[in-house]
Amino acid sequence: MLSTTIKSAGARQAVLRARIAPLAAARAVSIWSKVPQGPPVSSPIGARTRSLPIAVLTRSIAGCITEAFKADSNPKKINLGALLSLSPTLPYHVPSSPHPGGPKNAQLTPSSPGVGAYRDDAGKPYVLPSVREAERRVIDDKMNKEYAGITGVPEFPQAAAKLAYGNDSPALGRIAATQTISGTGALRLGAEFLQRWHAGEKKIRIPTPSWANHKAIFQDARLEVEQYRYYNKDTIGLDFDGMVQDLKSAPEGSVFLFHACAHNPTGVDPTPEQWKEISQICLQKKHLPFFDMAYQGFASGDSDRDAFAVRQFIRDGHKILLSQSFAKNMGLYGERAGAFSIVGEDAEEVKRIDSQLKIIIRPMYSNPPIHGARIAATILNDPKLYTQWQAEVKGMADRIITMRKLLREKLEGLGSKHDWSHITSQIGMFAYTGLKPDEVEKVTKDYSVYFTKDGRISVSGITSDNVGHLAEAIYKVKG
Ligand code: KET
Repeated sequence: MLSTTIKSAGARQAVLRARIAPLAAARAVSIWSKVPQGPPVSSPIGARTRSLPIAVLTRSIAGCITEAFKADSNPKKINLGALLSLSPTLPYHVPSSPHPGGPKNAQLTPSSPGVGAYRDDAGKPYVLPSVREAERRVIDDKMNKEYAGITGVPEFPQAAAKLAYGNDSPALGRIAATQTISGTGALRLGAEFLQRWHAGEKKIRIPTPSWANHKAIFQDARLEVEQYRYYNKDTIGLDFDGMVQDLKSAPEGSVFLFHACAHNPTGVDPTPEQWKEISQICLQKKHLPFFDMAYQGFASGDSDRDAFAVRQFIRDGHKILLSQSFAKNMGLYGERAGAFSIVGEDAEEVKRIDSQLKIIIRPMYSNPPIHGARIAATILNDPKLYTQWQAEVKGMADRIITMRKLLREKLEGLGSKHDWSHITSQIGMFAYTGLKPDEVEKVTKDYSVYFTKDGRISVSGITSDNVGHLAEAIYKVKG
């Protein structure tokens, strides 16, 4: 009896195996087999690649400036180029390493990881003391870890809005504001809102060039992206006339993205007078301005000054969209503390806008992370800590400004006859040197100074120690 049961069980299994075999064979072709390999995606500096499997790591950093830099054995080597913010259409340069052990014919892709973060004068990451203090308070308060609401930590969005619009802004009381997953999340939310609710064309106009992620963010929200003239490579400055013409020739009611301050990647901003003119044209043309403010305070060292454009547009009666990031000005890169706001007509309109923002956020990520926003809110809402933070932001901005001055002085001191005034007139983390691709190549090959082929350097990578070598390298190549 027992043996027949076993036998029949065995027979049943054999039948089963025979049935399953063709299924298994079919399954050998994965359902994702048609998913194509995409190009590498740029990740910000400090991205924690170390925890990735080796294969992924090798693929993601292969051929980038960082790799060529790391392999370079010159003790004076400087990395000012492994940055992420260039438009994918710009050329990149990674030379074959001139030094033993360096990679051969490495190719830098626009997706290379890089140094998009502030570094101190020793070239090290910097955590602001005000952030350390706020974090200590958050931890000491032993707060719970419950979910935030859909629009985030309650104290945060309005405090962020006050920082941007000003304490006495005529817009206060009619701003729909929400916490977001840093500046990128704010832009993505704004993009989605435009896609759903902007009555005109589903299109946004961004400057040429712009932070590379802008195009991807807006396109992912199914908005068409067009570019307007912004940077003039001959003057290494603003193409104001071109910009004005493009503002004027765009159809009435177009959406324009502006970098509120410290334009990335050029470091070239309109002057206050030019902003006023831009605002007037936008009014006449009924354009809708979307400000990306990723560097408030970080540009000039003064949060109010850096908010000039946003506040001027508000004074002029614009109803703007605004994305804010606390990655740079609080050094909260990985905490992802950001905010998005829309200025409405009145409280009733704001209520309607607010409800739609929640409808977008809830199915996307439910609610944002709490820790970074608690830190930021603690700083923004405590007058003493706020003052301390402002001084620390100024310290970071001043170091950048000092390095710009030093570089220019050193170049002039070496006897360079070129006009280097753009080095000091540009603002923020990045500087366009005006060096041509072949000159960049020579600077890298002969002096181990690494930067992108379009001549852009990250000023945050310059230190008191390496600025002399940098100036000498540029001078020897450029004259
Ligand atoms: N806008 C601009 C202009 C910008 O440069 C960044 C970040 C962001 C928004 C968004 O930052 P977030 O960390 O999401 O708050 N730029 C740096 C980091 C990156 O590329 O992700 C960079 O240019 O290096």
